[in-house]
Amino acid sequence: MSEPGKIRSGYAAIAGSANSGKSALINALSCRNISPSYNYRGTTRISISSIYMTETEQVCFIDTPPLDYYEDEELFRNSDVICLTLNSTELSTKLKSPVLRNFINRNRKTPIIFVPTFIDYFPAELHGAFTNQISMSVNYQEIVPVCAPCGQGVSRLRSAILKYIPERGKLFPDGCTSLHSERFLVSEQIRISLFSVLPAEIAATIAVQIEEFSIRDQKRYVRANLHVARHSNKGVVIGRKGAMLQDIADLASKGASRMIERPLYLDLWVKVRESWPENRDDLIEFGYLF
Ligand SMILES: Nc1nc2c(ncn2[C@@H]2O[C@H](COP(=O)(O)OP(=O)(O)OP(=O)(O)O)[C@@H](O)[C@H]2O)c(=O)[nH]1
Ligand SMILES: [Mg+2]
Repeated sequence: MSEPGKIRSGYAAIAGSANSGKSALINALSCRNISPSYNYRGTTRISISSIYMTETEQVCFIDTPPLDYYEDEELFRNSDVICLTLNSTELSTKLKSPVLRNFINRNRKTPIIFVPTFIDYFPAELHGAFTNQISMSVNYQEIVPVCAPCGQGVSRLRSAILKYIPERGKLFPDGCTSLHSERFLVSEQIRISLFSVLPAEIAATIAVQIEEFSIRDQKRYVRANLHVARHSNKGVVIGRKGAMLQDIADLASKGASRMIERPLYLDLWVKVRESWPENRDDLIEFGYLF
């Protein structure tokens, strides 16, 4: 419990291997569909924050790209607590993985909560076995098994996280939902809609580039290019008589208006940037390399 007048406020980073349920977890913990969560390795390309706020608590959850591909050491060092997701269907392999063991070693100074995910694959009586398995292999602050898409364990995890968030007064202004610009949040909503309607292998190789973000008559007007990595994908994204592109635009503008709590008009264009994921200059231009 917080002292009267004091509030807990801080940062909880979510780390883990590809497809271990990090994005599903940030969406469930912060009660907001902010980060694309799909069955594809490396869906999350850039860290994304989502702030959970009550009268007495503020937690800025940060979803991160898979540790197998990239680790923002400073982000984890500066967080109050780390939630490390481990797919419980491959727990023993993951606990031995050098990537995860090195991560745990490097972040000894930050409290780590171990979060076995996909626990809906197992009957409840087996969940205790995950705790035993983890506690025998690593030092840990707490272990909270979850299934983020079905909500199981999510409130328990939020309470566990709050124990490590200090009473330091408000870090975020009332009503603040993310540390990111509306521009970035809209581009992630476009990515969510791409994954919803296109095959994952096509959606994952589309770069969203916001060309214009302006305010007209109180409405946000957004013009965005969808850069496909192969010429042959352009027709798939546009669809018959533009039907697919229209579906993407409808879904994305609904999601984005909800996210930024403002009306929004979205104008999408499909362009080809052949093999952009393999080109360093393109990665820098699209904001995926610094
Ligand atoms: N059944 C089940 N599915 C889950 C669970 N957690 C996540 N998923 C699904 O697993 C897939 C991958 O989840 P993500 O949240 O995208 O995983 P991620 O760790 O963010 O993946 P990357 O961004 O690629 O590293 C999605 O289809 C989720 O809906 C879970 O606990 N149970
Ligand atoms: Mg993700």
